[in-house]
Amino acid sequence: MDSHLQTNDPQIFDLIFQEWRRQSEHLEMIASENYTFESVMEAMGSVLTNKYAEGYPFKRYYGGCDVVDKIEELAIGRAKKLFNCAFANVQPHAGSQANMVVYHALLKPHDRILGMELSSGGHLTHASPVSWTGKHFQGFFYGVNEEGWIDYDEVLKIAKVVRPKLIVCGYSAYPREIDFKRFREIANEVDALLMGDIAHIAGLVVAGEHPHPFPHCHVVSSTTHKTLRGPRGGLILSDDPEIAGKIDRALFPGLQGGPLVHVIAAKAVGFLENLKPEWKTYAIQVKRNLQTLAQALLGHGFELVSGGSDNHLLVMRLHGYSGKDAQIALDNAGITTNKNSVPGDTRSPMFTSGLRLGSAALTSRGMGEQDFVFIAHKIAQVLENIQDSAQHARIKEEIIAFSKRYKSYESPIF
Ligand code: DSN
Repeated sequence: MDSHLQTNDPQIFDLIFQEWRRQSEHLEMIASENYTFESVMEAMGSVLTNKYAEGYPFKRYYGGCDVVDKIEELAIGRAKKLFNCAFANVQPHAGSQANMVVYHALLKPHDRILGMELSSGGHLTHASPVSWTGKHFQGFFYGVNEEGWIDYDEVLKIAKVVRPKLIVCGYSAYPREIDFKRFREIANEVDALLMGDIAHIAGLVVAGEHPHPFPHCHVVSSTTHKTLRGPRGGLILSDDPEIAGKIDRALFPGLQGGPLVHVIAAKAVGFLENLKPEWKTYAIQVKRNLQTLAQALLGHGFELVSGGSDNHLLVMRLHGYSGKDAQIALDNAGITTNKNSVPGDTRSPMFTSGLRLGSAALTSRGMGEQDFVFIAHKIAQVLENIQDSAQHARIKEEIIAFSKRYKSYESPIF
């Protein structure tokens, strides 16, 4: 029997069907993407989308919130257990909103934020001039050294000159571990607050496969859909009751209106998965797969920023063609990636000299180290023949046949 969607809006159904097929046939290597659990999508597609619930559990503006109170309580409780901290706000609609809430809670307009520059792996919401955060606050930046690693002494030097109110650590394209303890020492020396943006690495952190931001960070922001593999959304954590109160008030009534209760339920479902013992096995495999990919790409003669990776992502520094050209060629071969700036990049962010690859999504589909050796070989074939579109089309057939051997969703809608 056709679904309601298929009957009522065949155009949108057909497009969702096409995207489902793309996700099943192509190799998803964008480091911030993942395949969430079917149970998470069922919660997201539920009747909860109908409910208004401004406020927090047992302190709502609207009536009829008894059930959604229990749902949000569960999500909060599971988040606190997962991250071993005293406070969680599960309402941010996304990672960017989570960061805005933190700034709104802890800073005044024009206060100074010290974060990582974009080309070294930082994020727009870390006070980049093109982001609202850089217009409302004063952004100052640290980068990486010539080898592509954070130089903590250099960060301290910059912090002493800038005297920021808030230091941000945690990145979108930094392939190495973050020394949160060292960052806290730097923050203490200049009397700044420390925010860890663990949007990318959260899934590794909760598995003990990356150092933990607590007790070092005053506040932690995250997304729930990257390595955590939950629904698309944001999260804010802290161990400090005073900061916690400020965060809650900054989110509502400060910045957001009605929470997405269906997504909050889905976050709870995702956290339950993250709390299972199997989660550690997954996180270990994500890192192993990435290590294998990195070694294989180095073996093919490619250059990697920082020479490799400690986490779920790597950044290739390309020579002779742009990140945009590489992304398009790989897309044509059925391998989905994203162009990425590299430290010292001379190309604009619309072209870039780098390419970012991640292993989380393909690990969710059940791929292992041997698969990543094969994938590295295919990436090399494409990039070494970047002008040869006929070859890219042939590789795409191979990629589709390979991809179909692995787990994918049985249905485009849930
Ligand atoms: N868009 C995310 C990423 O790709 O890393 C960050 O917001």
